[in-house]
Amino acid sequence: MAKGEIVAGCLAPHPPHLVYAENPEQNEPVAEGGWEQLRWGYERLRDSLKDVEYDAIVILSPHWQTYVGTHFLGLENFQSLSVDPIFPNLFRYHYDLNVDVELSTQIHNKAKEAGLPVKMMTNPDFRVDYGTITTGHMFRPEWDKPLVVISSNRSRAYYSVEVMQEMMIELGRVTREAILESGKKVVVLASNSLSHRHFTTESKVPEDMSKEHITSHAMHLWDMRIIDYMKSGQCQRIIDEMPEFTEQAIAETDGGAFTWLLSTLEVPNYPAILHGYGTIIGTGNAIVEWPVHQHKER
Ligand code: 2X7
Ligand code: FE2
Repeated sequence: MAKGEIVAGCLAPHPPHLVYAENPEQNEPVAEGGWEQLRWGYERLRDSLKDVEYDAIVILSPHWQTYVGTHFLGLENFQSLSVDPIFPNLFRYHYDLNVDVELSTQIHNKAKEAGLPVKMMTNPDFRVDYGTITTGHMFRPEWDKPLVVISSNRSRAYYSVEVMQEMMIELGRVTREAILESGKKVVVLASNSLSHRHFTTESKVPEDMSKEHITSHAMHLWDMRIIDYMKSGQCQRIIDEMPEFTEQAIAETDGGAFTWLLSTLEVPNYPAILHGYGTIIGTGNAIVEWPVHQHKER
């Protein structure tokens, strides 16, 4: 069997506002557009990967929060209505999502062998989180590739950013190993915002872009610093500064997705492609691609 491959890794944030503004048929609320900078960024990401072949998409979402171990979707299909608990006015999405259970189980088993607490989610009534659905939709609205969906163990909540990073670096390492052994071509996605300080009130028209900006200069400076490291191929510095970034920018990196992603890519030292940056209800969001297929995969 040919060796599997990670063909690309992406930072692919999930504010439900993006799906709302796109007006897909699966989402009930109707918008007059909005957040175009980021939606154009997703367009550029999709375009950049349109000629790259792959079999499956692996997503880690901070909104599937499992405080005991890391969980994996473990049934072939999940269908239901997903409603954002904070923005039910923007996101009521009817999803129908296929899972690559074989690959999911392979990553689960590798993680178990490495001593990480893990579990397959096999409850057919389980409601998939909106982070997974938004990233899944914005990355590939056709929903024609099977997903592997990995939960966020939230080890930062019980321990610290340092413990979270150790666990996510290990989970990233075994994710990569399982993919290489699977013989499949895969895209890996970290579904998270950067700085994550929200406004506490919503404007009357949520898509009124005259109200949209970063919550503070400090958050902007942190986002630009991390983006600069991604663009200049200095991902080890991101790992090194993750504790300060996560704490000072209240960053959504607390869920571990970004550290896991960098680990699956063996902490890239080549430049990432920034497809877009923008704020959503004050939070900072970057759409970034590491075009692994253009570099040598082992
Ligand atoms: O989940 C989110 C997020 N990460 C950022 C902004 C707004 C809403 O939801
Ligand atoms: Fe979020």
